[in-house]
Amino acid sequence: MKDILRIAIQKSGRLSEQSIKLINECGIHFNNGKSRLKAVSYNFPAEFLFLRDDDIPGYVEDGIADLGIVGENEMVEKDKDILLVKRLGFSKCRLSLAIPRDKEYPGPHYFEGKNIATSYTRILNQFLEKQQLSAQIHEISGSVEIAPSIGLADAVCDIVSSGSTLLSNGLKEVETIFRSEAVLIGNKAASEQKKSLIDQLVFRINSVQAGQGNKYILLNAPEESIDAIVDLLPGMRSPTVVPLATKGWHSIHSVVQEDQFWEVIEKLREAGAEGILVVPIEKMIV
Ligand code: PRT
Ligand code: ZN
Repeated sequence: MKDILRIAIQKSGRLSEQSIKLINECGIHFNNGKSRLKAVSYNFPAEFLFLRDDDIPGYVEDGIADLGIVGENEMVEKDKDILLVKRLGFSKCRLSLAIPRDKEYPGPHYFEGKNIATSYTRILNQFLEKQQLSAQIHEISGSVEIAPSIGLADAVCDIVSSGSTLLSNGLKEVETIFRSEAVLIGNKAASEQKKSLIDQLVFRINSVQAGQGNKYILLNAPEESIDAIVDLLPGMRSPTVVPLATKGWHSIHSVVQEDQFWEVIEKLREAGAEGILVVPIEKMIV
């Protein structure tokens, strides 16, 4: 019988939409009714399990799922015997310590002897140990940010993204103890056949990510500017240079990295480029 990959993704929450989007961008499609717990892809040997994110590391360790997508915070906190297959770059956030806004913060020793509310006891403990601090950890599973205002704790250790939840609860972020993004995790004992399917999936994810990190650029340039422009645009191998119908002019095509984009554009204009077009790349095979 042919193996099929079982991939666990969050049923509903902050990771769900982007996890499904990434799978779809990899050309893997399935029909997902809102209330379903399982879906089978019709164009890739994979089945999807929709679960709470807290349960995903355990299911992957047990081999109920071969792969799973979770926040790195959840992966580290659950501390299961699994593989980190690939960082996925979305759902970036941080785990931070926060204290009431009106308190002075002199440094980590502030937390000595304090009572800290969190859902991330393991990661917090690691931080406290490293800082050689002893504090009481009060484990709560939700609405951590209200703990100080109801007298349950002196401080909180919680996930922060924009910071507005802390702000609206009269708290200020004073230490970032962990940075997180979505990760693809895997079972350690996958069969050879499943490993080969995982490789195929990772290859597709790499292509999607490379495409998203780059732009395709087209521009026109006079003959005398070509060398300077080619130097600015390394491309995948080297830029394409094709003559335009107007004599002495060429069109140059290349790929630029998203994070170098504005800097390169400025230099291209200075070097004589005109009519610059920038288009997204759907996939890039590197
Ligand atoms: O129901 P289930 O158990 O599956 O979901 P959940 O409620 O446990 O998790 P969910 O959907 O809230 O988050 C899933 C993952 O998204 C987390 O494990 C993180 O890796 C990641 N993530 C990214 C976040 C946030 N951003 C985030 N902002 N997880 C939680 N938050 C919460 C945070 O707890 C706090 O209450 O949002 C609030 C802070 O947000 P800001 O923008 O106000 O700072
Ligand atoms: Zn959860």
